[in-house]
Amino acid sequence: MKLYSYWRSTTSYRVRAALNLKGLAFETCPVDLVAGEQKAPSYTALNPGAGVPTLVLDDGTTLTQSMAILDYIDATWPQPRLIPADPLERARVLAVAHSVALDIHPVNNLRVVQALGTEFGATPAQKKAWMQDWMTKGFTAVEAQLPSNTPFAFGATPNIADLCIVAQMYNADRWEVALDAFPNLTRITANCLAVPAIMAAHPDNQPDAKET
Ligand SMILES: N[C@@H](CCC(=O)N[C@@H](CS)C(=O)NCC(=O)O)C(=O)O
Repeated sequence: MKLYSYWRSTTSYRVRAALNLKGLAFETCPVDLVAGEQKAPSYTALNPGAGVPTLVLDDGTTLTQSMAILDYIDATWPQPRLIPADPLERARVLAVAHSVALDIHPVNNLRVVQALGTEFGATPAQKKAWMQDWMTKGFTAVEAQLPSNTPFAFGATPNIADLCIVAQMYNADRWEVALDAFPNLTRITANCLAVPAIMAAHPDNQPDAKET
């Protein structure tokens, strides 16, 4: 399999972590988002949304949208389970995963921050305030949905909610979001990073990682 990804991309981080947890080998194909490679016709032919990740299976089938890719991976290689089978448990886990993937990530995406500058003249400080504000609002909702007595989001092992959380918390750290009000998110992130398969998916451990 080939995973088109960018080292700092939180959507790529989710998928890398899932592939690693399942013990699946993949080749990383870097897409430099800062250089705009996601907009090149050769890439949008694979992923019309001009974003990463894109997973290309060994038979050439192309999958886009990180949450759909995670669903495919979990349905195809069920162990360890990332999306619970029980309908109620599944709904709770997906609610947290979607809070990150559908509420937080889209307003914090690179193209949005870039447009704040190019179309509305936002300064670097205003862009930072935007990122911090939306992440803080989103994390407040996520934190309230999490139990306080489990190592991971909903139990003893990481699931799709944990993968979304650990990736978004990387972005939060990058933008210096204050995390004092989020002990559940902080605990879950530390426990995720102690899992070698998740740590191997961390941005700093990717072949296209750059010094910052
Ligand atoms: N909903 C999509 C979002 C994909 C996406 O936009 N990913 C970001 C990186 S985390 C990206 O490629 N951004 C490029 C840009 O905004 O130009 C998914 O989950 O796969």
